[in-house]
Amino acid sequence: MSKELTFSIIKPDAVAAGNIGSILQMISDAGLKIKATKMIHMSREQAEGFYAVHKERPFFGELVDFMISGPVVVSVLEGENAIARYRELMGATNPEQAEEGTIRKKFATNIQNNAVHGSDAPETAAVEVAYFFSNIEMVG
Ligand code: IDP
Repeated sequence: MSKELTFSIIKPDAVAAGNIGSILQMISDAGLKIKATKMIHMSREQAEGFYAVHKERPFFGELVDFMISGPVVVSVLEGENAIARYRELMGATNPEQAEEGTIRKKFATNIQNNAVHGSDAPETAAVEVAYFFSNIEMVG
């Protein structure tokens, strides 16, 4: 039984709507441990680098504009099977398809302004954690 790390962002829509506390509570209630967390306001360069895999997608420019429209809360979560468990808690990308009880069902506005990000695989989780956190910040 090995622990896994995943990377989470509470996106600008959810921060602006005052949902940081509720989302962190849902994460905690789901049994995922918060190893590190901080509020940041991403620069355009940071957001473009973070979403580089999507740079050919038609929504890339708008996605970057959205992600730098206000502060976000970035976190490192730990638990067994944390990547899949957090994706399940987040719900589908499009909130219209998200299941009851998921973060996106509760707090997302639309397919872009969808409250949270979570890593989709161990390789991306490692890159995303290192993109925003140094080892010294992983205190939990
Ligand atoms: P995910 O966040 O559920 O993993 P991805 O397909 O990796 O979904 O897309 C990354 C982010 O890009 C989404 O969370 C959402 O904010 C945005 N996005 C995805 N698809 C669309 C779209 O069709 N229109 C606008 N924004 C989109």
